[in-house]
Amino acid sequence: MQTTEKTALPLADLERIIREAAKLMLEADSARMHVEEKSGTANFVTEYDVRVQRTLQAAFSELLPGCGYLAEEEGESENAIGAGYTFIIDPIDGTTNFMLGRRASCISVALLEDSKTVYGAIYDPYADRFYMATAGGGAFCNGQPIHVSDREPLKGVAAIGTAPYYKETLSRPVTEIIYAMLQNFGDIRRVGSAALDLCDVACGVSVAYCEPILSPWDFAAGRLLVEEAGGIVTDMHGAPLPQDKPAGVLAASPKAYETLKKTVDAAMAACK
Ligand code: 2AM
Ligand code: CA
Repeated sequence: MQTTEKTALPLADLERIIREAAKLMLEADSARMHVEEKSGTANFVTEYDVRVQRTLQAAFSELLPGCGYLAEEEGESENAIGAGYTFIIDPIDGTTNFMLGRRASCISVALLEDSKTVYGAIYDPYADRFYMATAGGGAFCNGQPIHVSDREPLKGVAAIGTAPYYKETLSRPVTEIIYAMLQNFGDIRRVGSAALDLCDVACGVSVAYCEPILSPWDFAAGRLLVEEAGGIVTDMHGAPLPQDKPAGVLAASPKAYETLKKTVDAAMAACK
C-alpha cells in the first residue's frame, strides 16, 4: 500500500483506480451512437453506471479489505456507515449529460473512516481534472491547491441544480431561486452534475451553488472539497449536511454564503 507523508491513506492507489474506471465513461462516446436502436438510452446509462461501480468496488475492496459501501447502484443503503472504512460512490454523476453525450459527467468517491469523511475525489475524464481533498489536508485539482473565490457575489456566477426529478413539488421553488439569484449574483449556470458544481465552487469559478434535493453520493466528496478549499456547505436551512440521507445543498465561498442563504430564503418565502 502506498502512502504519503501527511496521511496514511493510499492516495496514489485511489487516484489510479478512479482514473482507470473512468476510461469506461470515455469508451461510451463511441458506443453511444448505436444505442437508440438497440436497448434504449436508460439501459445504456444503467449498464455504464453498474460497470463503473463494480470496477471501483472490486479495486477498493482489494485496497482496503472489509470496507463498506453506500452507492447509487447496488450499494447497501441501510446502516452502511459505521466503524472502519466506508466508500460513498456515485459511479457517474451527471447521467443525463452522459446519456446525451454532453461531456459534463464525473465519478465521485468519498471515503469515511469511523463515520468521518477523510477523503473526497471527483474525476472529470473529459477535462482530465482530478479533484481531491483530504480532511485537514487541503483541496487540489491535478495536484495544484485550489481555493474558493474571493469575488463579490454580484461579480461572480452562481450555479443552480433544478431537481428535475421532482418537478411537481420543486419547479416553482427552483424558478423562484433562479429569479432571486439573478438579482443577487452576476449570472447563473446550470451544469447538470452536482459533483462538478461543487468542484466549481471549490476552485472558485462559481461563487455559490444551490440544489434543493440531492442524494448523499451526489454531495459526499464535493462537500469535503469545498470545505477544504475554504468554502461553506450546508443544507437549505443552514444546518450541516447528513451523511446518509438526501438533502438540499448550499455551497459557497465565505464572501457569498450569506447572499446565497438570503437568496434561497427569499425564494422559499415567495412560494408560500
Ligand atoms: P445523477 O446524474 O447521478 O443522476 C442534477 O440536477 C443532479 O441531481 C445530478 O447530480 C443528479 O445525479 C442528481 N439527481 C438525479 N436524480 C436525483 C434524485 N432522484 N434525487 C436526488 N438527486 C438526483
Ligand atoms: Ca449523482
